[in-house]
Amino acid sequence: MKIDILSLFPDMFTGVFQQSILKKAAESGIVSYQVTDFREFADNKHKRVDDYPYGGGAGMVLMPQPLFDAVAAIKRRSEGNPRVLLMTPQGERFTQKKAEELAKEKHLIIICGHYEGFDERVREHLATDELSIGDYVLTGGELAAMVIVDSVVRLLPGVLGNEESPATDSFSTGLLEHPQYTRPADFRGMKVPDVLLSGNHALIERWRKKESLRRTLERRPDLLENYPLDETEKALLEEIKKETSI
Ligand code: JEB
Repeated sequence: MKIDILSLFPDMFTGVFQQSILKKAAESGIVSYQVTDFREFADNKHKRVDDYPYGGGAGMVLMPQPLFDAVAAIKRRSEGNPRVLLMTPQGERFTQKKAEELAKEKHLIIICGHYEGFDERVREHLATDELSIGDYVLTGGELAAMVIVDSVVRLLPGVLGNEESPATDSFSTGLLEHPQYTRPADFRGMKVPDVLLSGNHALIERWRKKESLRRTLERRPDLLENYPLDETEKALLEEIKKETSI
């Protein structure tokens, strides 16, 4: 996958792409990142990329020209027909489902604004997707773009080892993960549940499923509404509800 990012603050991305899993994915050729400062595409001699809003009012608006020309230059080099993602607080909420959908693409272009909003023609005629990472306000789209890149790249085949398969992630299974413990079995009087030391794998699996269900019920009951419970899971949930009503 090729990922192009358009930003007025390209330095914000250097650390993120030079660390850990995102870096290894690039080194192994699974993905390549390119960050472009779209100010380079401003066709006026002052390299301005924003202007006052028509109709007046506070704040500035990003002009369409630098972004349209930057996207056109990237598309000319592209082999496919890349999706153009616009980061905006008004966008569709980004979810694991959207990450899975984007992970199938060969080329993504991500547009990050900063301080100001975009000229509406960028939304209407340049972006294929408008995305928001959540209901809180950021100063720009850069951090949101990093979140999207991180969640999409880890889904690309070969990026994660088998141990950390994306198929077992909470938002893929639909349940929150069960509690985990490592050595020691007794840490300053805080003990690991006996069942995990029993060696009885059927019992351990049952305990894990039950604790996953308990966590999801307590913390994210909204996730259970769309989760297809099988008979075993229904029985475990009944047990949990009986325990908590005591
Ligand atoms: C994304 C952005 C700004 C109103 C207030 C602030 C470009 N979940 C999210 N919150 N905020 C953003 C986002 C995402 N994705 C976000 C792009 C820009 C915020 N701002 C600042 C714009 N309008 C500028």
